[in-house]
Amino acid sequence: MSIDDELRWDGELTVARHDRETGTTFVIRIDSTRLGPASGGTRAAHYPSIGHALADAGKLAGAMTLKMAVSDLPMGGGKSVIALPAPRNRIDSATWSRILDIHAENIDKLEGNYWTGPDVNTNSSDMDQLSRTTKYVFGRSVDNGGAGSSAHATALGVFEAMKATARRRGLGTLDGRKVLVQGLGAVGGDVVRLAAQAGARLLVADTDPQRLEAASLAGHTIVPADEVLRTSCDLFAPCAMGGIIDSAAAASIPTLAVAGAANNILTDAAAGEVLRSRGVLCAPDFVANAGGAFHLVGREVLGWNEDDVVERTRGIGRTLDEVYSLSEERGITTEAAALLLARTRLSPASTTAAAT
Ligand code: NAD
Ligand code: PPY
Repeated sequence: MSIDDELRWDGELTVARHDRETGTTFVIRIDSTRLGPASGGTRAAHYPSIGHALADAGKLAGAMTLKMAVSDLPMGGGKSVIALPAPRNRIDSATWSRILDIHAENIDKLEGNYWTGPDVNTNSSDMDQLSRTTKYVFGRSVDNGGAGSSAHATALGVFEAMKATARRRGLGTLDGRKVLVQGLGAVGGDVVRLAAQAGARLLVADTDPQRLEAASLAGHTIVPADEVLRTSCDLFAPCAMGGIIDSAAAASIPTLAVAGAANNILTDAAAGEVLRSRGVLCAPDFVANAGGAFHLVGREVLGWNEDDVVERTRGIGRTLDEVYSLSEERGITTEAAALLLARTRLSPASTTAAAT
């Protein structure tokens, strides 16, 4: 993943900055402002190279464009990646604070063309700190006037996606079904709770022993993190990281359906084709995980209350039904069908696009 290759990208803008003192590289990528200012969270991680950070930011920004379009939200797609000099848990608080201040300066220079929010390794209190330097921030803590964490809304949307996907795959309700959740974090932990309430039998995996212990005490079955793709289940819910299903995994994963929170679950279109050929029904992630965007954009831009967010998030099941019908009619993957829906709204002829 060379920087040269990664800069050959079809999005609107790449912004990069390096801070020598902390050894951190900052990337902001704006994929599209066609429907409104670009928006998407800030991810902090230790990447093997700057090329990997650029690639991740570009793919995540593209997914945000599709998420906003398919969800009928008046925003474009963007994402920030903070390429840390070490894993997040090895960064001390003074260093982290400097990193956030520099990131906020970068966002502010974009003058509202990009709005950030929380993503992996950033939270509402980080958004509070960013907001001391720039106003282009969603998801500040509630005490600080923001909408707070989007994780509950994301989890509710994923749960709706799981139900719609199980139903369409001929599994009926989740009651008694074997559901494997990978990642018991802010979203996955809530997905487990909702699925358990619906009567599912939960298999769970995480790399964090404390999270596994809590899940075990709640009566769920623990699956070793490196056994996930070999564990038989009715529905697999990836709620940890993206890029989990490539063509090889798609050819062998012992499940009937996939619906989860992670962005970019499939490595490429070919993996979607393999799943389709095996009859594994896969909920496109940019449809399934849009609950967080409904929460952040709905509450902070559109003036929605909590009930509005819940109602729109529950609608994710209906959007997926539309996606699945289109996929059946056209004989295309569910990912391709969702792309068609999103691109209809993104096309220049669409009259629903916000004037920006
Ligand atoms: P989180 O950091 O709170 O949780 C992630 C969990 O995954 C952690 O418990 C971590 O230990 C675990 N994990 C990491 N690597 C793992 C592995 N190899 N195997 C098993 N478990 C592993 O993150 P989150 O906010 O719950 O988000 C989860 C996913 O959903 C992310 O990919 C994120 O981009 C996506 N997402 C989140 C939101 C949101 O509102 N938070 C919205 C849209 C998409
Ligand atoms: C995501 O949904 O993947 C995010 O990054 C969260 C988000 C959603 C909408 C605006 C900003 C951040």
